[in-house]
Amino acid sequence: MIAGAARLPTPRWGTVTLVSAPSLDAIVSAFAAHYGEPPAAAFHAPGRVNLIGEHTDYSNLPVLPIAIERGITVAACPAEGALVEAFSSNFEGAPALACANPSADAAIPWSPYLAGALRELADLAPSRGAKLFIDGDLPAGGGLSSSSALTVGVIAALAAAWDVRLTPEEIVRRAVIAERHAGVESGGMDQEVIVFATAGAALRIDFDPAGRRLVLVPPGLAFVAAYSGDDAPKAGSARDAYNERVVGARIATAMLADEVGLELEHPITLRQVAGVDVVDVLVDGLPERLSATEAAHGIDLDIEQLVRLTSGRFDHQLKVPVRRVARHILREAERVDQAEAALLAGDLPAFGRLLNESHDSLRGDFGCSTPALDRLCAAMRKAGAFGARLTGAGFGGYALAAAPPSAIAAVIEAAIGAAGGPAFEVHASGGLCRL
Ligand code: NG1
Repeated sequence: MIAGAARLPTPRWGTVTLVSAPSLDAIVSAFAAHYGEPPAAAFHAPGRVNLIGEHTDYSNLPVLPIAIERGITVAACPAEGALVEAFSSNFEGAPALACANPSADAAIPWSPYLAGALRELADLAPSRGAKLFIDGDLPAGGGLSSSSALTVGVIAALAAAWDVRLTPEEIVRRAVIAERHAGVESGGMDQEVIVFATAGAALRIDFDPAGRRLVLVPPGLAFVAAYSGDDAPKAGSARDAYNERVVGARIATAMLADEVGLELEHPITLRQVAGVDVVDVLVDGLPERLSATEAAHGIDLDIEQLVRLTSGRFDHQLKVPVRRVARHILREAERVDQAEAALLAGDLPAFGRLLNESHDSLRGDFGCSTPALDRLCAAMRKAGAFGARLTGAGFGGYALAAAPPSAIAAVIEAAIGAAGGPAFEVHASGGLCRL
């Protein structure tokens, strides 16, 4: 973050924080001090906390996230030549990528997101140069969507600097693919809420058929985001564990469809079998783990359709979790409907119970919690939260607590006591905006 700049206030433990937009003056000064000219455009892309609907998006099943006041700001101006240079007050390194053939710099962990964004803009602005500055207050690597905020912000700022008109839907679509190039075969939740969120409301997102609706955060409900102390490295083990489960969900879909004689459409997603009669019973009959080769052999399906990942090859022989992954995803989708209904009815204890059930399912079935996340959630519940669960991909990172405003200070204190912090209140905030 820019030293001494009037920026988003850092939330203080145990207090309700009023939020403001990042200061454009501070961004412009930092940009001009580095490049000797002002930016042509600057965008603020928020982080997000997913309330419920975890690991459902890549199965085209619904999610219910909020955008938060913390985020990433990207400022850009066009440049002569075909090089895109970037520097950041948050992230180490200063990548310089050739626009025509952007390849990430292995020594700079955030450069794959820049490279992915450039690839997804190549058809609109081939061989253009640009200068970028990235600032923000969103913790990286923990399930608050820093990678998507960065990717969305870079795409929006570059398009504006190059005078390329992109609709918000186009920004989302290109940002999703850009991020898949960076390695994780993710769904579209993060990019969609980052672009379309509205202050004071959660965003219910459906993917098939596509739809969005606001769900107001009722009075008496406040949120805390708390770090577990375990990093969830998107470039390493967490990415592999995530992609294995994406393939596991596809294998489960193909086997269930085969069992009931349903013709599959592409891409293969659990959404296609979610409404099948007695699907719960059928899921319980699936194998615990299976490789794509074994599955494709058993049901006469093109193996490439099961394992094809934007980011590259997937080991066909690797046994991936199938039964429990499918069970979690299908039940989690039902919990999204129930949680939305609970919010509409103002039934906050019921909403909290659903968060707890979601966490139990992510731990027991999906297998993406950690002992530190479990301890953190237990501590926040004990301190008065309606409910608490890991948020985002898991395998480490952040947890969310939903609590009455009167319990927020105690929940934050308990979170810091259990995991060391940071822990801070977050508010349902607005989406991508031009500064
Ligand atoms: P994180 O890693 O928390 O930003 C990831 C995916 C989402 C979704 C969640 C799990 C990316 C960019 N995002 O979020 O699409 O699948 O995990 O619900 O990988």
